[in-house]
Amino acid sequence: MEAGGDIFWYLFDEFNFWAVIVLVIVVVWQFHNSLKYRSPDGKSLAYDSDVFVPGVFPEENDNMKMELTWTIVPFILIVYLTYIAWGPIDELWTADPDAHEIGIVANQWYWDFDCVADDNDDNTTFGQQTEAYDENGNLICQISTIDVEGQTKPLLRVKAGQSYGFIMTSNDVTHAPFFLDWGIKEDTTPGIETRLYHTPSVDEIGSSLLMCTEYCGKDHGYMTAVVEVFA
Ligand SMILES: [Cu+2]
Repeated sequence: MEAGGDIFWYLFDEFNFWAVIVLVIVVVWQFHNSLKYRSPDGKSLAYDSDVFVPGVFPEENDNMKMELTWTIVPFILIVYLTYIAWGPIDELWTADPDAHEIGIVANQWYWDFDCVADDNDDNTTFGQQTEAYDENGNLICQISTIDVEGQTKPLLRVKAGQSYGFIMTSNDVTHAPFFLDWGIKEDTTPGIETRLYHTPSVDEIGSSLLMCTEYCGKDHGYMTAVVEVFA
C-alpha cells in the first residue's frame, strides 16, 4: 500500500469509531448510575457523611471485578489502537529509493520548498530549484506563489502517482508541516534532517493546505502553504 492517503483516513475513521463507542458507554453508564444511586427525595444519604474521609474510597463499595474490567478493557483498546497506528507511521517513514526528493525548510514563519533536495543542506532561500522533471521529461515538481485571501503563500505542485520523499529541516525552531489532505505530518528540527514519503493518488488531485502543526511563535497560525496535486 502507498504511504499516506487512504491508509490514514482508514485510521482516522477507526479512531473516531472507537471514540464514539467509548463516549456512548461512558454517557450511558453515567446516566444509569446517576439515576440508580441518587438519594431518594427527602431521604438522607445512605452513609453517614460526617464520617466520610475525603480521598478514602468507602471499602464497602469495593468491586474488584469492576476495577479489573475498567483497567483491562481500556488497556486492550489502547494496545489495539497503538498497533494499528504503527501501519501509517511505517508507511510514511519507509524510504522509497525511487522517490523524487523535494526539500522543505521551515522558517519563522514561512516554508521554503526546493524541487531538488540533493543540496538541501544549503537551502536557506525560497525556490532554489523551482521545477523538476522525470526521466521522460514530464513535470513532477513546480514551485511558485499563490494569493490566498490577500496573502502571498508558497505553492508546491506535485504529480499524482509520482513517489515523493520530503527531506526537511528547520532554520530556527521546531515546526511541523501537516499535509492536510494527505493526513501526514512530521517535525522539522534545526540541525536534523527528517523525512516523509508519500505518493499522491489520483483521488488527491486538487489543491489543499499545508500548515504548521508545531507551535513556533507569533505567526504560527499563518504559516501555511498550498499543495496542488496535478494529473
Ligand atoms: Cu508553527
